Amino acid sequence: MTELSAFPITKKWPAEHPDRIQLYSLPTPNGVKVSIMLEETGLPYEPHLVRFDANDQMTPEFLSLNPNNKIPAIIDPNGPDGKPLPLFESGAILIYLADKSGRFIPQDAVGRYEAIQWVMFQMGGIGPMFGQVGFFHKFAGKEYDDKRPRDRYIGESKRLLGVLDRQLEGRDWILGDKYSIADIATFPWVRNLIGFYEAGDLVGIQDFPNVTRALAAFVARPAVAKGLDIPKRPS
Ligand SMILES: N[C@@H](CCC(=O)N[C@@H](CS)C(=O)NCC(=O)O)C(=O)O
Repeated sequence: MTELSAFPITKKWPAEHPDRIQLYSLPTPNGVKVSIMLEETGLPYEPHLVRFDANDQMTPEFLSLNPNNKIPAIIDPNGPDGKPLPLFESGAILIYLADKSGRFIPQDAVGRYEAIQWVMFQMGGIGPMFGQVGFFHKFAGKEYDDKRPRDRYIGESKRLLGVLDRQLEGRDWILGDKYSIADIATFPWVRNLIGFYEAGDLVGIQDFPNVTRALAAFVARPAVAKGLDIPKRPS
């Protein structure tokens, strides 16, 4: 399709199905938000693997789509007014896909803003804070002698888990009985904190039973199980 070829990213990651949403990603907690959403909605898409071990995110082709050198990013060939829409920032992409599909976001104004509010809570709080716990607990930062940054991020992560746990009290999902983009934004990060970052004990995850109960329901969804492994990492 001529329109997609106008995007330099398609030179490095050619579109085999230019009529489908093009996803540039890796199965990290931010990346899987979008693959899970695409699996949940059933919108047709084509995933492309962005390899950090090859520094793909720093290539001119990738930067032409996201100058912030981070996954996930998409191009919807059939965006608003039928024109291609390039988009980065997982929260913005979730809202866009929810609007496009009419799913996983309440259709009334109050419910819609409530969903966006909790997506922002994840984007501005849970993601950055849990990410720093990973850095200071599991990765390069664990060698630092000064433990104050580590303790600060652990404390803040516990506080955020407490907020989330109280919101989930008596509710199946963050917005109540309806599963939404707020859950799709949040639970990949909780899963990652406990799993890959091995920080469950550190944050006292057992103190947040509503969070662990909702996380279990989240990972039991077939679309979540699929989305967690897209794009496939090279074996
Ligand atoms: N706020 C961004 C954060 C995206 C982000 O941090 N992505 C990480 C992977 S989870 C990344 O691409 N890191 C590569 C790099 O920093 O070079 C979003 O939610 O989309």
